[in-house]
Amino acid sequence: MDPGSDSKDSTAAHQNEHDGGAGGEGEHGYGHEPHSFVTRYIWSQDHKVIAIQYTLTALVVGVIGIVLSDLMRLQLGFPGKFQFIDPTSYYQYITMHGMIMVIYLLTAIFLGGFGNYLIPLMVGARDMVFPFLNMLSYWFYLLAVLILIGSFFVPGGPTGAGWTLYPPQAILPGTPGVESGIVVMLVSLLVFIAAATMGGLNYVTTILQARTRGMTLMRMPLTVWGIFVATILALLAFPALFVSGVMMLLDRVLGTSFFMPALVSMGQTTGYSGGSPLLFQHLFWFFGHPEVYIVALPAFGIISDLISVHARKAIFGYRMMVWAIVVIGALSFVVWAHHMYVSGMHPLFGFFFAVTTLVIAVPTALKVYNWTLTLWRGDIHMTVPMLFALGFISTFLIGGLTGLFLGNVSVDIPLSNTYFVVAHFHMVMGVSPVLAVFGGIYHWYPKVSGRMYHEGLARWHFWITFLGAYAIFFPMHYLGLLGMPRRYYSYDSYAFIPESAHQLNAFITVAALVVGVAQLLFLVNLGWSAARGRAAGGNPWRAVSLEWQTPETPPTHGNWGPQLPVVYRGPYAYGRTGPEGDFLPQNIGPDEPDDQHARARPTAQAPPRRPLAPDGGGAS
Ligand code: HEM
Ligand SMILES: [Cu+2]
Repeated sequence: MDPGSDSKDSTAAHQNEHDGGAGGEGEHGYGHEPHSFVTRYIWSQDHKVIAIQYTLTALVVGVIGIVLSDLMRLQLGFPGKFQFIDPTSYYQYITMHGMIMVIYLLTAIFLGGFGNYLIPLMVGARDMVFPFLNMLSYWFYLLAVLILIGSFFVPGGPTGAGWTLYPPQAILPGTPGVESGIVVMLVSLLVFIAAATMGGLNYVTTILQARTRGMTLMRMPLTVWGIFVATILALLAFPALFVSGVMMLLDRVLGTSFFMPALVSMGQTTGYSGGSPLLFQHLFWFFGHPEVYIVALPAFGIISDLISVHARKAIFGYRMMVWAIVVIGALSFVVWAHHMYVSGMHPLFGFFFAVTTLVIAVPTALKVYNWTLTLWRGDIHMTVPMLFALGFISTFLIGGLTGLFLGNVSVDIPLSNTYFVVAHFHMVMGVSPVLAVFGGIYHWYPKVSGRMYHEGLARWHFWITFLGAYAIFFPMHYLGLLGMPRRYYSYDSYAFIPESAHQLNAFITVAALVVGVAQLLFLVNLGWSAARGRAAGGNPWRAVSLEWQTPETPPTHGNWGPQLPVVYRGPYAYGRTGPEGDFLPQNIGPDEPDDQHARARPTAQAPPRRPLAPDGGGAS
């Protein structure tokens, strides 16, 4: 297959070349599938199959992340009751949980899963422009995951350095996993970054080069915009983690001193001298903060699309929403040191980072307003994707508000490293993106599988997860204000922690166990409905954007049949009364859909339509 030949075409100006069979197997037409099971489902170069591979792998990894969090919660809620959770394993769980959730679940599922599935379908391409690289990206990701999980089986177990991996502690004796766990973790991260880079170059190039005719940048759904900008952030931010990973590996394995100062460890003078631990913190957070937005921007995009479709209204302020994504993405590179307020930085430096941090609140708040205004007087359908979208707005708002607290140096210093921080970041970058992932999966499930999910299971899943997340994380704000420090194995012997805090911790643990188990509802639903769900039809949500207009559902190899779709309007043409009801798909022309001259013809014979936002929500 060689859709790679498409890569030179810009916005499908050479449509006929596309039509000739690119995306299919060599000189065969598209529609001719890869021949064997192996090339079709294992070594597949089809973006849809790769997306499913990425998603399923990420979900499996996510289950491990949840199990680890529940193990930690068992210890925190019922200290000492579970003997096998000793301090060493607690630190290993915390590290693996944090890393798994942020990188191997969320980053992978948004870019590798949603990005892969949706970009070509939403911009009207037959596939990614570099399908072979795309396939390699998945296999590198899987390799990174296997290496990561392998660290449970090496001598000494996984690293317990915390997901931030700060040196010198990360590579000095006394930290769990210092024998080999830390090395395995760093190697896994390097492989992951290679995978993310191969995927990322593909997503960016496909969006810039393979859009179909009429699909201008300002007609792309916000999901594509979110993933697009997030991918650019990833391509710029991951190198900082890559170099710091390599440098730390050298420090650990060859005894260099990039990050290691001269120090005495366990009574022994180490061979290190002259390195800077703070340099690592800068590099880590130069990656780490944009990472938050690598996860958040795709979530923003997905939520915008879910709200628009299920409230049957054009997204309010499409252009503003696009620019907010771009501005947030750019600003996310100049706020990193707000994670280092307690590192002893110069006050002016702290002031600078506090200001930039608070400035990000402006475009972010604008997005929340625009979602609200989109919902305002909309024809709101309380479908499962809509429930998750509303859940997202609520948890994101709470997490964003506590972020405003923590952005201020003087407020952050006493709260730093308390459960207030744990509550804040779980709300804003744990719970919120996960709700967006669930909402997105339910929303696109009918397209991916051709079948509808089980409504009852999905609703139970939503309510338990949403209310459960509040039960888990809301009380943590209070625990943080009490002064309960984060990353402690046990709080038994601290006089300042009242008895009520222990009861609260037990309550949180029960909620965490319930939420953990409830995810089975989701997994069972995915599996059961793929076999037994009722047939969904091609466009069950009566949605405008291109992925719902494929000639077949699930879309077959090459996505579009003989003709690529031609785009006539933005992705949010809802509320219009016309032949299609209250929506007008992007590819239905004013006249004949695939007639090049359609735009020039008078449209007198078209039935009268109630005007809506110019050009269907998107700009032309
Ligand atoms: C059921 C859901 C979850 C539960 C019950 C949970 C629980 C926990 C617990 C108990 C800790 C350790 C806190 C401490 O002792 O300081 C923790 C840390 C952490 N969690 Fe979660 N978590 C959940 C979901 C998530 C998700 C979805 C993310 C994705 C971003 C995430 C990211 C993190 C990170 C980054 C840390 C910090 C690790 C460290 O301090 O090195 N968690 N979580
Ligand atoms: Cu940050």
